[in-house]
Amino acid sequence: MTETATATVDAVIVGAGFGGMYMLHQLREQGLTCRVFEAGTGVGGTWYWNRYPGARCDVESMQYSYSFADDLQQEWSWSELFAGQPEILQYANHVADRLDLRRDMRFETRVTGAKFDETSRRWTVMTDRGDIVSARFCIMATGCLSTARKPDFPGMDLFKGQTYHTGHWPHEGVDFTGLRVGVIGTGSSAIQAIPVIARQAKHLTVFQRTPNFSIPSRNGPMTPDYENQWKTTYPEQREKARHSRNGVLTNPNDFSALSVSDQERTAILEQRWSEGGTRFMAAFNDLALNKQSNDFAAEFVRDKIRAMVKDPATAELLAPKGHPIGTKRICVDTDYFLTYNRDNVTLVDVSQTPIEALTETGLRIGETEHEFDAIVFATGFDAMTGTLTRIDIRGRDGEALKDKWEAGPRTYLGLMTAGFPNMFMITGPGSPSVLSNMIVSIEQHVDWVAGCIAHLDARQLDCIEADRDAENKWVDHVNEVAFKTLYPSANSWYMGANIPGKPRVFLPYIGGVGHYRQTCDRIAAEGYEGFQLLPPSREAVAAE
Ligand code: NA7
Repeated sequence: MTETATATVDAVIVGAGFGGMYMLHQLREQGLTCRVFEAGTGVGGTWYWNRYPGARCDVESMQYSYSFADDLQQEWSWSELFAGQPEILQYANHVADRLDLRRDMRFETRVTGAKFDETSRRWTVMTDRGDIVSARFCIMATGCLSTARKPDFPGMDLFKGQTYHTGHWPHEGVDFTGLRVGVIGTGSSAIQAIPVIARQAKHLTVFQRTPNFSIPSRNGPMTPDYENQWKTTYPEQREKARHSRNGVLTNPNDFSALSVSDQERTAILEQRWSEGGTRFMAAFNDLALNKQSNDFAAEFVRDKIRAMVKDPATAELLAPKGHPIGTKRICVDTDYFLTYNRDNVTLVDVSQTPIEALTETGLRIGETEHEFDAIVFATGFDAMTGTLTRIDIRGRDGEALKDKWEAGPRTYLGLMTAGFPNMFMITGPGSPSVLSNMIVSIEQHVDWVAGCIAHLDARQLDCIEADRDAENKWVDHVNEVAFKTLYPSANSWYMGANIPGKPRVFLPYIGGVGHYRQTCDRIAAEGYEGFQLLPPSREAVAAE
């Protein structure tokens, strides 16, 4: 270690989103001293940064909250079936207050580097404010969608109007009243923002490269009956979610779309469509596996789009045809497709002729200039790995994480990566993460990490590290399972396809939340199979 530590703690936690908050709480309960670093001015992570108009969770409110403390889940009331961003952020702040989390958090502080010292077996964590903290454990709760990405169009700084990215929305909000607005992108964020911006703007032009499937949310106010139904059965429901396919209770049908008559299939899809939300994808058990089954569901949604959008040419542009439904993150919306029936909304297809450059007054596509007062980039994130590889993380022999992951992330269980002892990732690549209810997956990871640290401490062990062999097998398994599904056939951010030059590997683990939990639990119960657990080194003992 060359730097002199300005503080010494048991664990540094990077990020004060739902992962970092619960990790802090758990480790404190176990008597560890912790320091959380957070780039934002407050807690909430994803829900702190993504304040764009219409931002909303696509998991039902009653299922999108911590389950680790019954008083916490009983005392909080959601106002809508699907909570909007401001309410989720309020909830995060409520939890931070209740558990007195902020006293161990340092806000407006970005972690720039973390180095493992092989002699002391400690991490030195550095920040952009000059902190140098020595910690036994370094826990990356950095989020899966936390590095926003803007395309690097020529002329980005020429445009004289305002530009925004959905993932970095101004805290004071933006009033688009009377403005000519351009939105670039038609992913989840755009699909939520477009209907709201359209109601304000003088004119909205949407630039679409790839259309997306979206299901109406059927959002509405929470009713006391519905809330009580959940709250009185929370213990069973939460347990069921933990062992489910994706951490969300969707009432899945366990039969193939091919096993029923045409009429029955349509009736089931119709029923799911009218219920709304992502449970549409649970209409049959093979929509992610069988192209023929998937085609039925995809065509059903395309027909819905054709029925909703009045102009047939616009409807056809909005109807996704290039990827199976669900293989790019399925979107959940409120009035998205209907928005294209408004007189002040225009859809521009940029799939064949891309946006060429930003200009002083707007943007250019071929010979056509589009003039705007404001441009919104709804262009997504360097998902799952971008935030980690931008931190200068160095493990054994000074190996940089970004070099180790040059051809794609390599992890064991998405929890650790070989060569980086005592560094854990919360919902890292190779874990169910973005294919699941994030809070269910966060709780599972945090509980596993806390259990692992307790195990080490109870046996006076110093260090845990993933074996390369175990890691190789896990990476192979993650790929093997992914390639049994239709997912890799889409150019999605799950595959790293949205970032030029990013290796094409399937980033999350698609084996299912319940199955994954069992695997993690079994590995822990069998003495952390595939990990090396080390007693304190002679040097570390001598240094004490
Ligand atoms: P996404 O889902 O990555 O969407 C980004 C959108 O931006 C997508 O439609 C892209 O088209 C489009 N895009 C990106 N670059 C360009 C350029 N150069 N020209 C035109 N269009 C472009 O990000 P979101 O923020 O919407 O959602 C991320 C997740 O957050 C979401 O899945 C939820 O889990 C919450 P493309 O599809 O690449 O052709």
